[in-house]
Amino acid sequence: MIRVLWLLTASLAWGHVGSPDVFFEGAAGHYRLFVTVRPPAAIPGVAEVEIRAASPGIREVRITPLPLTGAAAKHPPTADVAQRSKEDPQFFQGALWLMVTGSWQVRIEVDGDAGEGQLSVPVAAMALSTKAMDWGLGAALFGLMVFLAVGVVSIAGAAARESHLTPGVEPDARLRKRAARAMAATALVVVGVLALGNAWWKLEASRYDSYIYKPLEMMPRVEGDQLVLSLRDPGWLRTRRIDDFLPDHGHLMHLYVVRMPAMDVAYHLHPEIRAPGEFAQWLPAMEAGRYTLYGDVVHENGFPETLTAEIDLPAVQGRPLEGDDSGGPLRGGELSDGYRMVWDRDPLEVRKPALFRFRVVDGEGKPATGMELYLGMQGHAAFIRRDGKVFAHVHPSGSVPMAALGLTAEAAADPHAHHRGVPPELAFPYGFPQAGDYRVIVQVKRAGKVETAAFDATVR
Ligand SMILES: [Cu+2]
Repeated sequence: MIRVLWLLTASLAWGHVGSPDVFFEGAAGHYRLFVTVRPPAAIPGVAEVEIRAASPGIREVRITPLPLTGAAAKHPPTADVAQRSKEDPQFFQGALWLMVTGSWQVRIEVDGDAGEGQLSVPVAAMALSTKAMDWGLGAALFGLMVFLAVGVVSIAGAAARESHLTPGVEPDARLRKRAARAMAATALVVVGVLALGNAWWKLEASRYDSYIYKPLEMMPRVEGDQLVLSLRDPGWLRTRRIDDFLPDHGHLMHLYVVRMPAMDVAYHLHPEIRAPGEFAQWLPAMEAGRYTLYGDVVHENGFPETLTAEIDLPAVQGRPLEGDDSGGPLRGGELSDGYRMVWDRDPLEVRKPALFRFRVVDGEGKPATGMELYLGMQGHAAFIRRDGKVFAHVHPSGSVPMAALGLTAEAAADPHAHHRGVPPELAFPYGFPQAGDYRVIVQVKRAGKVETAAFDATVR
């Protein structure tokens, strides 16, 4: 029951494209942890877990992989002890096998001076690519195969020619002929076996290809002032559905709409279901242009997906934005009423987990007052690469889908903790997956208005 209640009040969906690492900042008991989980690109595969502890006094950190939901989630296997770094005693590392595709969680247990603590990080495990065979290994295996094949044929020939021969006597023409026949027959068998082996290999490879993750397809079209999104399953897991989404703060989809390539206009909208697998959204007054759409959804089992599409929009008359919908033309760090958002930048590095810290200040540079939660969060950040190929929707708790987090055991503990007053400083844990030019779009709410700021980031 608690679980169901929490799902209804669960916070915002999260999603990503091309940014599979999971970043999470949270508390395990009295210990503050920054967790990075790097899921494998192939399943089964090894997920790397990195834990940075902000709190002192930790004796041991244990990590366990377990399914996010179902009976198996209640019976965790024996935990692995994470290795403490020799150079940095606050840093722990471990590796975990993820055996099947789907929604997992990494449970982290901490033991130390302040007692025991636990937290769980949801991780979506899926095969993203087939690993190509290393050239050198391929060449070596091919050479070995040729050697073995030639060897078998010549052994068959030698056996036919010389097995009944007295030592020292030369084989006559009849024996030579017999040897040639044996070698030809053996060669045929060897070629047949190799052909069967090749067919088997190809079958396995294509079977694996069908496991490689393919997001649901989203086909956008405009009907008057409405954007209509039709979903289609291109085939992946037979259990996947296009109509089993979990609401996040009452919304089944959280849709970012970004004008490309300038990324000078961005909206955060919440389309509603019109028919199974079909969403519709009233558009605001929008300038014409090519827009990229990123739609975050979370399936019933906690598995998140980001559906992408592009659409050329004519200028839209539209309706005023309502409810939780927000966005518009971007003006850097400039907000309404003379307020500003400031990014306290740290050096940016590829794949390095970091906290991205922002402050909202008034016209005199003093910390802003009147901050509110937007969609139950202190803030929402979208990290988008200029080419649109990398997208991550991140919250101050990290790039974890909050609906999925609601399925973990600790979720029920304090779901309303963040209603106690909203500070004007916020930080998002994230790491850029690849180099490139990014735009970071940060949304907060102040004095009843959702504010959208945008910053540029170059990652080498
Ligand atoms: Cu968000």
